Amino acid sequence: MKKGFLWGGATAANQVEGAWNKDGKGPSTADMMTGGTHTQRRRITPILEEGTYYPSHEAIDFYSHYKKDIKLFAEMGFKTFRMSMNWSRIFPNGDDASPNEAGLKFYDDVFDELKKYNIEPFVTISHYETPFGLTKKYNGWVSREVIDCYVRYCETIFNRYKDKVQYWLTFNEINVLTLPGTLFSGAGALADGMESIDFSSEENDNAQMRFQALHHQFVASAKAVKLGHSINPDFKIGCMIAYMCNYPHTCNPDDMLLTQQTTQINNKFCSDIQVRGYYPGYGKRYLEDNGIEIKMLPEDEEILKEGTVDFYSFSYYMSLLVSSQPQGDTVGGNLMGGIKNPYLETTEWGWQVDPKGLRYTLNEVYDRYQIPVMIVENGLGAVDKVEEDGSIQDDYRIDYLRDHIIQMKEAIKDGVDLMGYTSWGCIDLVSVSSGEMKKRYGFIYVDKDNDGNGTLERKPKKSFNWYKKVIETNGENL
Ligand code: BGP
Repeated sequence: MKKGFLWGGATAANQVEGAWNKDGKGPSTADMMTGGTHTQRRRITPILEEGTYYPSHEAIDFYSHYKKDIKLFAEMGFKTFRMSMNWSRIFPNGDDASPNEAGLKFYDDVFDELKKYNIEPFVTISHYETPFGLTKKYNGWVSREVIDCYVRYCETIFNRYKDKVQYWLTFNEINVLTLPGTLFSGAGALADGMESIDFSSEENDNAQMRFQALHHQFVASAKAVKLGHSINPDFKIGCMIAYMCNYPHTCNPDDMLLTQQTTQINNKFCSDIQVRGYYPGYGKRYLEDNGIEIKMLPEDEEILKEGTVDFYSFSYYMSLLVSSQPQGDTVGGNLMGGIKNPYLETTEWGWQVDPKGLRYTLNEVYDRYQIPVMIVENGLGAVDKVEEDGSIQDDYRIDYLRDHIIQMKEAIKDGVDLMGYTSWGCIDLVSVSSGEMKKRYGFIYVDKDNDGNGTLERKPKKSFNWYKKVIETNGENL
């Protein structure tokens, strides 16, 4: 591993902070969901129903535990900590006349604390938490007005933290909007406007709206990149893609072709635009074939060209099979489901574990773009058991991470320019897809269950010391 490799861990504000309505923070889309954000059990409500506990509202209360948590990250030797900022902590409604000082101050404190231990903050500007005010006023990213709100938010935080933060990601997993059912979590939009306050993800879908919202996010991202560089030329600003590694189910040319097309739209469409600065031909054809017409302004082309990113980052959890034929044997899964690959094991949540797919993905991405790459999410969601002696023996997590890091090292030998690796959910947090606490990723256990019981006490798991060694030896001792 090269010197200065960014080892660390990753979180998102809405999954760790809690304090969802404290110190002037406004509600965000994430706060309005009572179940998982993507697929399941969703009903938008800001009010706690009697007897119901919404894990995301309190999360692990990073808001008041951040000093303790950062100390533990430092103990593991983190070089970087990927975190996100809650937009509605800074602009409670998304478009307020002035920012909320208490919100800005909170992130100042977090960055200062990280600095104390020489941990580099790696900041996601928007991680599935559009201010709900923008949903109410504009129906979220479907409206072009939200671009300016986002750029103002960026301007505020870029200026405020220009000497504290160097690495930025404009949108978390921007490409989820190419998938059905993501309109609210990805774009803060409702297919039927505010009428559909009760909805399931299937009902709340409209491809036209999803791709229009996505276009607005491309423009917003490009404007943010340009603006960021003008505020501090040393800023490194990246895109972030949920990479779903696709294999053809058989060698049938139809499977090959469909795999390529699926990969183009789901994985490459967004980064092609964010890295290269223009809509790719296959993307235009896809939109046309699906009757999707994007409203663009004449200046958008230039904006996209001028705002290309400095590096490429992605999350990696699993691989999928693509078939042109109808299939019966499916696995569960976050957004995708799909056909079962007989060569791979699955997690308790049905995600197909495929470390070699990570090497394949890293090569795919670097071959295409030839810019630095960063793995900003990877990890195993599992139910952990606290033993009688209080220890947590998460050998399964160590195995998962070790296998992925081995393949990551292979990819570096293949020539990939890799900046770093931040494993997902370095401290237990609320799951995005299920909205639960019991799906844990952390090196650090947090005493909290799905119903809100627990002391919030933090406890290093077995994997804590293992990861510490990995970082200490720069990936040699796995
Ligand atoms: C990614 C998100 C994260 C995260 C992770 C694990 O899609 O960027 O926010 O939570 O997936 O997913 P889950 O929480 O559903 O296990």
